[in-house]
Amino acid sequence: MLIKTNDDGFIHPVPGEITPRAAYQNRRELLRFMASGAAGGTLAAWAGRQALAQQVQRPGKLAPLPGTRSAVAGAVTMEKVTDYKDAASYNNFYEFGTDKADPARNAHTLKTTPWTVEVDGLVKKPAKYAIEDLLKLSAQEERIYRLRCVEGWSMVIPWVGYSLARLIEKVEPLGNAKYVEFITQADRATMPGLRASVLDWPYAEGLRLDEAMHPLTLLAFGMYGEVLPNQNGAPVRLVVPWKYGFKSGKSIVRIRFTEQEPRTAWNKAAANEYGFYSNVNPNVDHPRWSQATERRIGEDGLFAKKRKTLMFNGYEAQVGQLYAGMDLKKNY
Ligand SMILES: Nc1nc2c(c(=O)[nH]1)N[C@H]1C(S)=C(S)[C@@H](COP(=O)(O)O)O[C@H]1N2
Ligand SMILES: [Mo]
Repeated sequence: MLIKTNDDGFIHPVPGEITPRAAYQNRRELLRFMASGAAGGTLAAWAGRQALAQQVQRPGKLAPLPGTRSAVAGAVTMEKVTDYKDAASYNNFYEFGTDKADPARNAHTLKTTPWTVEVDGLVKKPAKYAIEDLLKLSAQEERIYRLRCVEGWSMVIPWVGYSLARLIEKVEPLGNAKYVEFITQADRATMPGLRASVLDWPYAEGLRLDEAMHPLTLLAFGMYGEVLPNQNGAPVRLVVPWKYGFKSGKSIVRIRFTEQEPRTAWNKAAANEYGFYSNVNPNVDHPRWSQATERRIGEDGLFAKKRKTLMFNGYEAQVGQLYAGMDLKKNY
């Protein structure tokens, strides 16, 4: 990951990371890149990442967490599922470092027991849930979602969890609750990435209440039939499949209901690049790159073709009506 120092003196990561697997569609571009001299380090990093992928535990090593096939509309894509080793070794989890390989290397220090999730703010029944109780709140379903990162890569992952709506119904939001804020773990003792002021910790995200209530919004405890590996956000994370990956907060410790739109970590870091909505939108470019295409991790050889990115990441039939009448260029 490239880090640049902005005028404000803070370091902001540059999400358009340059890697051979992500950036070079054709031989000519690659040759130009090689000639630039940057290739050595990047190719070495890439090779290191490939080696790491081989070491990552395969399903069968973590505690099993099966889910029944979800009946929620749109919850199961028939596309080829990404290999576990890729899904568990190519991650964004800045609390453990900004390189894609860092979380798989470093997240073993994350302490996931005991773990509680506090649900508070504008609700009739605020509560602190031990992770064991949160797990049992509703039946576990398996959902196969596309996850599209703003950086241009995507994966297809079989998650295990249940609709966040089940939890929201339990705590009974008050009439003035309009948003939900997700606050994630920020522990300096176990998360080496917190030493860098890349983001304003803790990593926080937010949804409008109707987005949070949408049946596709998943509170996930597992993937590939097992509990989540630490690097993917153990023991509990959000997965919002029609939004860019950064909206899916990992290792959540608090869920707060608010009247005002909550500030979010990436919006604070670069408001002109990361809006509150962050719906996957091929028609609205990121200020520094197009959002029209993507590369699927695992099928992206050095010269593989890009895929067309779909509106709302392919979930338009299910979620399009949430944004009826909104200017999606303004509300990016
Ligand atoms: N707490 C926390 N959650 C996070 C992030 C992070 O850095 N910290 N990165 C986000 C981004 S940018 C993406 S693309 C997804 C990646 O999830 P994955 O590693 O399971 O693919 O997690 C999101 N959730
Ligand atoms: Mo991302």
